[in-house]
Amino acid sequence: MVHWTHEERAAITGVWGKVDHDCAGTETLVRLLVVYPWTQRYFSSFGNMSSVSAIAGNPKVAAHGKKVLGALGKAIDNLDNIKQTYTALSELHSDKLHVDPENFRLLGDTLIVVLGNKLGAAFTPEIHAAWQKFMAVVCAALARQYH
Ligand code: HEG
Repeated sequence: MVHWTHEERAAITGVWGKVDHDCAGTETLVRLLVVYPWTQRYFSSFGNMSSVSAIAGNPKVAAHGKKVLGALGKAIDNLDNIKQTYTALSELHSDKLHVDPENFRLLGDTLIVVLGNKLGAAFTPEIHAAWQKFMAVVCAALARQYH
């Protein structure tokens, strides 16, 4: 099982308590789709992604970004049980959505950029490290049911 120090737990829940999840989720997904445009292929049903402004103004992108952050909230509520928390979600991404798990890592790094932008100097190296670890655990849990 993953071990979390008090400081790591405080860093993860502290940031979560400070940022607007819906807003961070939308910004993260927009940024992912712009910076790594090949990730757009999984969202062919989402409509117009022809430019940065089209992506940023696409309501389906915003709704999905919120959904992803909502799922991260579940991991934060279950820091000692992330694997089991994500069993069904991992199966979905593997069997139904066929998302290459490398993309989870890209999303994690993108979220961390967004959090850094929002928090500025308050996003200290220690807090950054805790979030990097958290997202690595999330990515491993989401990749677990791939076969
Ligand atoms: Mg995934 C659906 C969470 C990364 C592509 N994703 C979902 C859903 C959740 C979720 C909660 C809805 C599941 C449902 O309807 O039951 N996604 C989630 C997390 C992370 C992640 C927590 C990473 C931290 N997803 C991710 C990445 C891609 C992707 C990197 C592709 C680049 N997700 C994806 C697609 C769907 C979901 C295509 C279905 C979207 C739809 O058709 O509405």
